Amino acid sequence: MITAELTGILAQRLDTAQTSREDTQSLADDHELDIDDAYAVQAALLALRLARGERITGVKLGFTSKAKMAQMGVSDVIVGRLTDAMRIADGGEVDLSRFIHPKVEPEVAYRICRDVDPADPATDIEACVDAMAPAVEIIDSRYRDFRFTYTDVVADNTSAAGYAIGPWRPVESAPNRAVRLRTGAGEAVGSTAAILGDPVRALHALLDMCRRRGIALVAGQVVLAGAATAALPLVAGATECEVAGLGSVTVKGCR
Ligand code: OOG
Ligand code: MG
Repeated sequence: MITAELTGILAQRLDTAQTSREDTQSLADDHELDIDDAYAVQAALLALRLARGERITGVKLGFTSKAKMAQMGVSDVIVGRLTDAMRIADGGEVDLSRFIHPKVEPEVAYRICRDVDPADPATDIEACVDAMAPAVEIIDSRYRDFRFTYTDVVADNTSAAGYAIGPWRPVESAPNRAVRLRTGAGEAVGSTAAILGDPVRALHALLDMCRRRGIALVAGQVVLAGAATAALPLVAGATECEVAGLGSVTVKGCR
């Protein structure tokens, strides 16, 4: 276990990398962090954002699909936090100079309609969501060349950097919806079934993570279930994610 002092130093290092858009080397190069240490650094990093006036708007899961696990070499589900500073309106512009080396992922979002106390063993997580939507997540690892270990990426708030959510619809069970991500530089196609077999399973994985990490969910927050395909570079111009039966969401990259 690392000390509270080192936890704060590492959080500051990642925060500076994000705010200055200058990458940093893997924490694992000179520190031995276990997964609890990594979540402690993530919490300290979030505290720095909240101290600047940001508000928590939701949570995100990572590595819920084999495509992402294979792309990044990490095979454990991870959880990170979203804040209002990361939110982009559907159709909105996103300034690419905010990021180091941004990538974009096609996702499905759920909306929390009831507070979730992670300590309550009776929680029915599916009853705590009332809507779903197509979403894009912008990830921007603060590590050099987007290369990291499992503990690195957890400490770095799971590369969270931005997100946009399309129109909300009532939750409808349909595990296998076609997904298409189109950017100015390429396209990725897949299915929501890539997300743990059915994105609704991401909610159960989330509840498990919330219990283990003491994360509370609040009505109105959003959940990103994890990418359905490998990520693509985020480039200038329109990026659109379309999910069959749910519609689409667009962001416009600008320089
Ligand atoms: C970590 C974040 C992964 C997802 O949807 O699987 C993630 C990364 O690849 O940088 O957000
Ligand atoms: Mg993601």
